[in-house]
Amino acid sequence: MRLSNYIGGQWIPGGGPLTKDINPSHPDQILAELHNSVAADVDFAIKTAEAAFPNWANTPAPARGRVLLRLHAILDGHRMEYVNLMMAEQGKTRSEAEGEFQKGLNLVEFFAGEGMRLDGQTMPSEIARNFTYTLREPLGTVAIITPWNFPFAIPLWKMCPALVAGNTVVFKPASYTPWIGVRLVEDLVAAEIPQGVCNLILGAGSLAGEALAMDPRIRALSFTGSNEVGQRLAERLGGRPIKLTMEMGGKNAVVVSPSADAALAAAGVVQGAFGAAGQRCTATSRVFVHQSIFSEFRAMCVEKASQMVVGDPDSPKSSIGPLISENQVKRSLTYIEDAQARGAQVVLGGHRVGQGGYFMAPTILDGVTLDMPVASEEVFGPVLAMIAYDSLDEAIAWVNSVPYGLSAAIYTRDLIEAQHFIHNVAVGMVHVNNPTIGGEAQLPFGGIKASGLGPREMGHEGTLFFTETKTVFFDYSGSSRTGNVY
Ligand code: UN1
Repeated sequence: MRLSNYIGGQWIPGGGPLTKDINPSHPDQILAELHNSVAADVDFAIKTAEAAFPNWANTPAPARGRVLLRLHAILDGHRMEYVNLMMAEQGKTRSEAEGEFQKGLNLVEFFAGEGMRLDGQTMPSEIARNFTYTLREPLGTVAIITPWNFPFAIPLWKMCPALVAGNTVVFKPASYTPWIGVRLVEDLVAAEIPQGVCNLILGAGSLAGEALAMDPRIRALSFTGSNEVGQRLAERLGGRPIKLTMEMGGKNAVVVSPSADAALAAAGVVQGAFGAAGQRCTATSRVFVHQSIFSEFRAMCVEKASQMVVGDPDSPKSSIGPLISENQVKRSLTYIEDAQARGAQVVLGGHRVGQGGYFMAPTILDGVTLDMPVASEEVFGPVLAMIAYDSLDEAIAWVNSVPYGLSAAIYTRDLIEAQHFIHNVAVGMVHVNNPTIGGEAQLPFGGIKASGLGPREMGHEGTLFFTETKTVFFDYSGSSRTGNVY
């Protein structure tokens, strides 16, 4: 199987070298090969998307939404295929792949309806017989660059609002998960998306991704990926007339108060830290536990996490699949070794599992201090740092002490404590008695500080990002009076 670009209604191989799409559970198993794209492929995709823009922009928004309704039905019919592909290409366990699939479907459902909700506003004018209102208009051709950790849901949560708002798209999925990207575009074609409206380019971020993001014809860039890449793109785009929404990771913390239901908290911490093998921007990587319950809570987490089975997603017993690459395994191991050298202790895991696949044991570190890199930098692996706190304000200060601000959670049964936490944590998403992970199609998703740039994704805000507001001043007095002097 050779995976190609899709441009203007045709599957066309990119002009760059072939690279392998492998199964991270069995790196010697090659699932497919992909033709990398070069600058000329990106140029052709953007030209094609620009040419398709006027017709798509002039298609009534409810009709654009109906393409997504058809996509919803088609995807639903391919549920098992996508779940299996996510297990093979990304390494998700079956239940994680099913979860991501459902989340993707919910996103399509929500954004299909946005075709009927592309609302402007009417407001009274200062001037008699002057009708003042706003319209929502599409931007033009937009770039969608997505990561490998949610290869199904993230492309949908970016492409669906872009398309329903009337933009044409050039989509570059992560080079680790190109096949799911290809399948999504095939299904959009089956849903009768007009030719040229959604174009796919495959290849490395450093070449195809950068060429796409930096092209001056691109009106908006929606990017999810590492802070390093996102910051670099944002800097290089600085001053350009382009809209940006960038989701760039997190260093999310859970606070466990003495009033918490400890079993619930331990389950939430373990799920947040080790689900998806910790490869989530919303993963729990720090837990601050009140010193009065620290050792008891640590033992509960260790016990719960030690029951998790690391292994091939094909096995129904597995609850943690592989990391995406050898580099990601090395990255986690480096953070663990560094923390140990600085005085932390591994109380669970700390090593890779098996040979060949990119498997890591769930790892819990005790004796971590805030100045350690493992406590402030994004690891993106199954590594959890535990720290004891004395006062809630101290714990909140620690939650806020990192450059990131994506998600935070508190486990408590004290309403006042919960409200104090919600009010004082510097993050885009707060959870009470819930893990730090997850989001819902209809609710804004995103973070502050180094976690994000630009408006929120998902929900109505996610759609509005892909529009421009046009303010209309419509005088119907029929008189020759002089107009607005304000
Ligand atoms: C989730 O927590 O279920 O890249 C969603 C990520 C996020 C998505 C997380 N954009 O991990």
